[in-house]
Amino acid sequence: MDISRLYGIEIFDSRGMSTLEVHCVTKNGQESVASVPSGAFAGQYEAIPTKDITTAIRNIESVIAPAMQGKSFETQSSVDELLLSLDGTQNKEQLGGNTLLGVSLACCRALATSQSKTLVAFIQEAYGVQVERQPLLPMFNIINGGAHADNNLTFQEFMVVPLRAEISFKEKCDQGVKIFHVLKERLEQMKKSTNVGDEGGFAPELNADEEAIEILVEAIQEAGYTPGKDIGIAVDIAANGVPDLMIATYPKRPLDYYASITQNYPIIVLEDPFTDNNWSDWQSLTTAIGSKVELAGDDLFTTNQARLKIGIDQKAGNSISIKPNQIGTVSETLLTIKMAVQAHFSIQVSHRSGETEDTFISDLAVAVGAKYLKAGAPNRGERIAKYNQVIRLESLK
Ligand code: 2PG
Ligand code: MG
Repeated sequence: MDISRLYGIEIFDSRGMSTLEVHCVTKNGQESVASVPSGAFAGQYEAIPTKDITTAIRNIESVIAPAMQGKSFETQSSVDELLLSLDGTQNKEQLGGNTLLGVSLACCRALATSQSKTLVAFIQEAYGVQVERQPLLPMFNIINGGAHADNNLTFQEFMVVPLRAEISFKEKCDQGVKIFHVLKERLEQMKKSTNVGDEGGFAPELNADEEAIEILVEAIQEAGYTPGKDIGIAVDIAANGVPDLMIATYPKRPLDYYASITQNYPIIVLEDPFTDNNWSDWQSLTTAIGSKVELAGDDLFTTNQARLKIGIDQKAGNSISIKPNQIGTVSETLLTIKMAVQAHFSIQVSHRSGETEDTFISDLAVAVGAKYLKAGAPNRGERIAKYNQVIRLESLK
């Protein structure tokens, strides 16, 4: 792939905030485009984005484009190694994690096109591991709380996860949509708000976080499915955003609370049950319930190999949330996935709460054979775009 022009422009994300879109034009005139999402509360170990998008655009123009234009690249790692050396910092603060990711993603698409490969096939090759096909499970975040909504729920995400291995991804989406609509009717009957939060899920005022889980169980049943068998539940506590976890789980201690809710409800995944520095509670919870529940580190690991290594060594967590913008390049994302798979962690490829219509994560999830794709409710264009892309990929097979 010979790059003739590389440039960034400022576009909007789903919250109306400015974000970066990168264009990579190759010598044959092909133009590949990618854009960058962002979180509500970025974890403290995430790659640091530029303070504004103008700076990211300028960094591409003055540093990255001069180093890449007129040059030829054949692999994703050659692109990303150059980006990392131009930045030269651990946390990407020099050029910005957002800047590097935009370029890395656009170049990934450009490389695939120049080699006449699908994006999935190209990512698979860059990943370099024979992928065991397993059905990709969508995680639909249909009740929003925490930093993603203006309601009184402390926990951030209450998700339903269609589990049946024998049905297609499209059929799983049909189930998610049905439960979403049943939930809406139910909330209306309860005279609760059906306004939605950042990720398209409803954001009602409820008596407690546990009530949200109960309502999900009822909606699953009302839609005609068996909780735990057809549909599982996943909860992202997002503990870094919880003002006081002891109060949120009162009168139980957090660890006992998690043990009891995973006992009482068909919860298959708990994400970020503790803050990103609390390795000891992560470890205790993993010892206590890790054999039956997936404990996913999002802010804990930030898609970062060094952070994941600590978790593996300390047996803290058994599942990882993968978000390319937490680490900043496609190659590093793939290395983190590889490390997680080797340690038998489950892989959840995830969107951010501030998203664009870019669907790279859908191709990524399929390419690496991830267990889950977490992309919000089956509602709002930027969320639906991710699910639709997997449906498209599935229809190609
Ligand atoms: C999360 C994400 C995505 P945010 O915590 O898992 O749902 O939220 O992008 O706001 O960090
Ligand atoms: Mg999370």
